Amino acid sequence: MFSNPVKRVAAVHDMSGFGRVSLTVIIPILSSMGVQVCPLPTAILSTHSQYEGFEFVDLTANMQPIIDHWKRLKLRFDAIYSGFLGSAAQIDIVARFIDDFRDENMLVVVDPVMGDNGKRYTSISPEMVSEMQMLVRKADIITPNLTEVFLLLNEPYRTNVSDEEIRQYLLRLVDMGPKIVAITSIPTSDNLNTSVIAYNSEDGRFWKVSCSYLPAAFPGTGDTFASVIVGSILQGDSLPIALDRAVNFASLGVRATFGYPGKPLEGIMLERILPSLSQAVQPTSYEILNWENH
Ligand code: PXL
Repeated sequence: MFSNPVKRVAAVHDMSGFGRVSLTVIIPILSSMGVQVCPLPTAILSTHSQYEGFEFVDLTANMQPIIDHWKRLKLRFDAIYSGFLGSAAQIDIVARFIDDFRDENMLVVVDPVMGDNGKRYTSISPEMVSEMQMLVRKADIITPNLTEVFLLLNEPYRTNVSDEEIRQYLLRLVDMGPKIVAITSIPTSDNLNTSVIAYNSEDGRFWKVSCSYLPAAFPGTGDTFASVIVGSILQGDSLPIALDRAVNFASLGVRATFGYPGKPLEGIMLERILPSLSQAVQPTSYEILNWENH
């Protein structure tokens, strides 16, 4: 089978008209990295769900017919990348989509978008959390934030987690099925830095990338991070380089936006920083952690 001359990703996410999250972030990032994005939209929203009174059109009933058309066209994807999902039924559809299209060279990235800062997003029900625990089994890579780690593990949210606890969470999450787990937004005890710590079960290595923390939460930063991971791995980068590029790009976005007075709900000013993605590997700061893998 010939591979696609331009790498192709099926991106299963919502389209939120205002507030830079999901497809409005993922498409420009992956396009800038030379990857073709084929959106499988899960819902259309007026804004993301953190604005009060958002309008919402659920596309659950349209998803399988779209997938069936893609099947008739015999499309092949280099990756399936899912994020925010609107209902438990959608999670099932994504699971079947992965099973139907999977071949040995296809990458599956599941960003288990369910909440932030210890809270589930308003549209995420407990039933959806159980379904997400099923979906992550099918992934090669998952990118939960700390809130999502605790939801996936059925444990109450905490922030003061030790390195040893992070190591245990990574091992438990890998036991659920994914080969690689990257936990984002891990605060350091002094709150000056925030880290991503990842484990690759295929070679037993743990990696850490840190950046300085600014006291602001911009929706869509997780989508930004995961999209750069997808683009970077598809370009052939190693895991630590992909993590490094993703952390540094998301951090650049936060810093480009942070100095403006207050509308963090609008997300990071991606338009200002997209050109930096056309550079491949830049100076890196990743660390390998000398942790036991059992
Ligand atoms: O990934 C963040 C995200 C995506 N989609 C919708 C959201 C959010 C976060 O608030 O509300 C609809």
